[in-house]
Amino acid sequence: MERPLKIGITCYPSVGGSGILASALGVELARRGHDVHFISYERPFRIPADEPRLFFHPVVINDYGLFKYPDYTLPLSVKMAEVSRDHQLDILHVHYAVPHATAAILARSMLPVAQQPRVVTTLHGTDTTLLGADPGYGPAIHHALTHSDAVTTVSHFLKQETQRVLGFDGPMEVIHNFFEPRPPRRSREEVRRELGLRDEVLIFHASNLRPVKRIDLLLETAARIRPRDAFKLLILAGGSFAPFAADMRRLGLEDRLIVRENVLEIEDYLQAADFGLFTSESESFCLSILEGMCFGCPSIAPQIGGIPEVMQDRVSGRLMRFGDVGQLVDAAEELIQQPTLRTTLGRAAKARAREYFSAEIIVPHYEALYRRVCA
Ligand code: GMT
Repeated sequence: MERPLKIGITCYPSVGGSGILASALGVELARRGHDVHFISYERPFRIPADEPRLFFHPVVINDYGLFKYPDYTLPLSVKMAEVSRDHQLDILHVHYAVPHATAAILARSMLPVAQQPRVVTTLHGTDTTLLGADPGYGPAIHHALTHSDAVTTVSHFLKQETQRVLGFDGPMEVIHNFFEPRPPRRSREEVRRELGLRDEVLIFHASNLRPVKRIDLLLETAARIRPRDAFKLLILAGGSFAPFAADMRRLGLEDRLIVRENVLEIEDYLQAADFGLFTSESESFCLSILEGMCFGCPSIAPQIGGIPEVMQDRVSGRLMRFGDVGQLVDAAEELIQQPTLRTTLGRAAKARAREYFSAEIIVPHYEALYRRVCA
């Protein structure tokens, strides 16, 4: 049997796709016998407190008055180097290039060769599609990728975008995201009672509401769905919904929308939902669609980015032309009126999630990659 590895993981610890994926990966690796050391400014919210072989090392940032902008990259790299040395890490696996990959490259170069971990960088989306195109970040991201021992992307789409946007022509492995739902803590009926539902169809949307998610299109679609009283739209917001409250009122959606911010028990709400609705203009994968699929909940989403790698139109969900609100409304009305269609798509979605995007399928790809770069 191969020896367990010592793996450092750095990610954004708050609600967000890359942090959720990195946290789940750390938990799965620890359960497979590896030592996993999370290094971040806060404990990632989805890692259990009492998991054996799983450790958290906080990065402490001092707020020096002389800096106009506080710096995180340097204290992070110092902590990465310290943890690598003290725990003899084999791998530093960083999720989201900025600033994690840059900090990892710096951390590695601070150590004597014999103590240097291998750096694995996983690109998640906006680190390439948005920041990669920014002249203030692009060259630093390119440098970090060039000096990583391995680079992975969460979809084929993102791999192509990384080649196109950053002009990066080094090797990249596509390893799709996975999701292992935790058991819901409340029943579907309890959650629907909390949400004040009678027999309305519950549509869910989960995202950080950033501009790329096109919440304007989401609200416009909801405002045009008929009959109005047949559905409610639950928005699980990673962040504040306040900037959209005026639009909600302008569109007369106060009685159709239910908003929950920074929800930790996402599974409770997913099992209570009937289908998902997404309107993003860019999405390298869309973990939220997969989260719904795990509960037999199909989604309507634009045919852009990596979304067609996650689900197939009319088989495990519905893929629409980006920005075509009329088409989105028709698809939503069809799913509201046809519970049998929802069930058929939902069953296929759940089966697809198990077959292609479970921890059992995906985590061994990361383990194999770690072994290769350590060989
Ligand atoms: O922009 C976000 O939605 C957050 C971002 C993140 O890093 O948390 O999401 C990106 O990574 C997720 C996990 O791999 C993907 O599912 C999202 O599609 C991706 N977002 C974009 O590409 C816009």
